[in-house]
Amino acid sequence: MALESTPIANRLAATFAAEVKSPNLTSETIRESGRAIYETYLEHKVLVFRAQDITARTFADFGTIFGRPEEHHVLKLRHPEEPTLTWLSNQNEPGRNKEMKTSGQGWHSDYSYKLVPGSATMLHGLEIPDTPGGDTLFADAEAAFAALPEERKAYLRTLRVRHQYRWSPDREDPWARWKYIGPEERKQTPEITHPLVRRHPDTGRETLFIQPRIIGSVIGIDGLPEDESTALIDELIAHITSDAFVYRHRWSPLDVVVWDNRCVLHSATTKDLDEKHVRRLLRLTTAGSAVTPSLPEVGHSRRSPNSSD
Ligand SMILES: O=C(O)CCC(=O)C(=O)O
Ligand SMILES: [Fe+2]
Repeated sequence: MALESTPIANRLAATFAAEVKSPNLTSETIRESGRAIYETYLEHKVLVFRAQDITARTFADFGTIFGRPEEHHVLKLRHPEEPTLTWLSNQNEPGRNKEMKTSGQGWHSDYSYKLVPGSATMLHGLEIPDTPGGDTLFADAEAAFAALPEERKAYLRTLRVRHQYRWSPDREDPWARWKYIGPEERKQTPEITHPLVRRHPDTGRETLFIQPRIIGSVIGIDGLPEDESTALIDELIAHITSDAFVYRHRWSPLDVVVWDNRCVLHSATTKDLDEKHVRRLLRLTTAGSAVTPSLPEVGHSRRSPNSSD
């Protein structure tokens, strides 16, 4: 039977995030309700499907609703059978760096340091401990922008932000990604400049596209003196991540959660969970769409000619 009806979704936070009560995820509903699920995702930005006892194959199929699933370049993160899936774990896994146990801690939007950043990210909670900790936090950067005074919005629309995967104000900081990669990989992580206010390719709505400096690998606001740039970034992050715009997801086993990196920031909190409690999730991301500036004169994302190293 055709199921092209609108999914039933209940709002979880003030401005965004919804739990989808129906349909359950099966090959059939993914095929028949995929478009309707995508529309619901555009409306709520984060979708939660509870208790989805699905195979890795079905989860990989689910990913195709949200764009083209991307194969991860780090082979040791990949799922053994499904090339578009990786898995997250807070345990010491063979061949993995210690830092990977808590990856994603700190506010960010996935792959913002790329010329074309990530689109959707989704997780399936395979092993979730029956204890507090290990929540995922989400912040609605679109609602945060909409809530600003008009004059402030007009100024922010004119700015650009410098991003670079390996940049850090302190290279020796244990979180500095500089330390994760070798000389060849460093050459492949050029500085990228994105507009600070971007327009969503599907909804046309404007969003603040900014992250904290260390975790998000943001060098600063293009053309501003460092102190002014840092003060502005800190102010914007504090605003976006204030309680009014945050949803905290407490995981239950077999939850599926999908979010839109084009308008939402997120943060893992795995460091709050004792390692004796096992947390393992499957992960899939879809290829992004180019960052569209709110004002055309600000220009699209580009590789910076003065790449710092
Ligand atoms: O483990 C989590 O809660 C989120 C990790 C993360 O940032 C991601 O999967 O992109
Ligand atoms: Fe992430």
